Amino acid sequence: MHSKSNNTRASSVYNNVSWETHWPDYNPVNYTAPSVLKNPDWADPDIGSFSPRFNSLDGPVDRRSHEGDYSIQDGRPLNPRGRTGLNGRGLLGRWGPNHAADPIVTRWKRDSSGKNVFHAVSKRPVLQFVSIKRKDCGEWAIPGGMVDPEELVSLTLQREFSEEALNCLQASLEERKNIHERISKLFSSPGFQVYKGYVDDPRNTDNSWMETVAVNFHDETGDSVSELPLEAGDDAGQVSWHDVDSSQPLYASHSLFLQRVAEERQAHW
Ligand code: RP5
Ligand code: MG
Ligand code: MG
Repeated sequence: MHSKSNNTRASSVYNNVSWETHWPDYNPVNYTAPSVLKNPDWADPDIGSFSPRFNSLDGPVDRRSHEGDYSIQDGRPLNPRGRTGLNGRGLLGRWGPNHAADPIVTRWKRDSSGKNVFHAVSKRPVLQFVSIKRKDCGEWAIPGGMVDPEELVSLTLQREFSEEALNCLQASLEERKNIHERISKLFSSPGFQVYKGYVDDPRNTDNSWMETVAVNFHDETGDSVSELPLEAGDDAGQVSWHDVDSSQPLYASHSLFLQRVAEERQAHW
C-alpha cells in the first residue's frame, strides 16, 4: 500500500473521483493494515464496535477537518477529495482526518566566504531546507509527523523536528535539554504558515486521509538551527540540508509547500 501501488490505484480513479459522480460499479478494495487492527493507542477501533463523534472534537481526538465538514456514509467518513480506490483505513489509524504537522526549517545557501548563493538561471538567492529520507518509502520529505491527542500543533512541529532531524529520542537527558534550548527560540517565533489542509498522501483511502499544518521557520542569519548537527531518527533514515528547487521530487504534497516558501521569501524555485 505504499506510493507505487497507491499511485497506480489513484490514477485509475483520477478522472472519476468525486462522490457526486454516479459510479454504480465502483468497487474499491477494502484494506486495513494488521498493524492498525491490533488496536495500538494511535489507532481507532473498527467501526461497528465504535461510533466516534465525527466532525467534532471527540474527547482528546480532533476529528474535525481543516477542509470543513465531511460526509458520513454507512457509518464511515468520506474522503473530502473523493474516491481513492481503497476503503477501510489502509495504514492510517484514524477514521476521517489524521492530523499531522510539517516543520519547514530553512536557511540561505552560502558559499565558503559566507556570501548568499544566487541561482545561475533564476538569479534568485537559493534557500535550503532540512529534509529527511523516509524509511517507509525511501522518498525525501519534510520531517513531519502526527499530532498526538491534545497536543498543540506548535509542539508537534518542534517535537517531530527534534525526533526525525536531530534524533533526540536517542539522546541523553542532558543532550536533549541542549537540543531543546538551541531550537526553541526558532520554534517559538510565529513562523510562516505555509499550508493547512488535505495532503495528497499515498496512504489516503476513501475513509481515512492525512491533513497537515505546514509552518516555515527561517534561520535568517544562519546561526541558530543551521549550526546544529543533523542526525536522522525515528521514521527518518537520512537527514540533510537540501536546496529548495522545483526539480527535487518530494513525498506527498511537500513540493507544493516548498514552492510557497520560495515565493514568500523571493527565493529561487
Ligand atoms: C504527510 O505525512 C504529512 O505531510 C507529514 O509529513 C507526514 C506525517 O506522517 P508520518 O511522517 O508520521 O508517517 O502526509
Ligand atoms: Mg515522526
Ligand atoms: Mg514523520
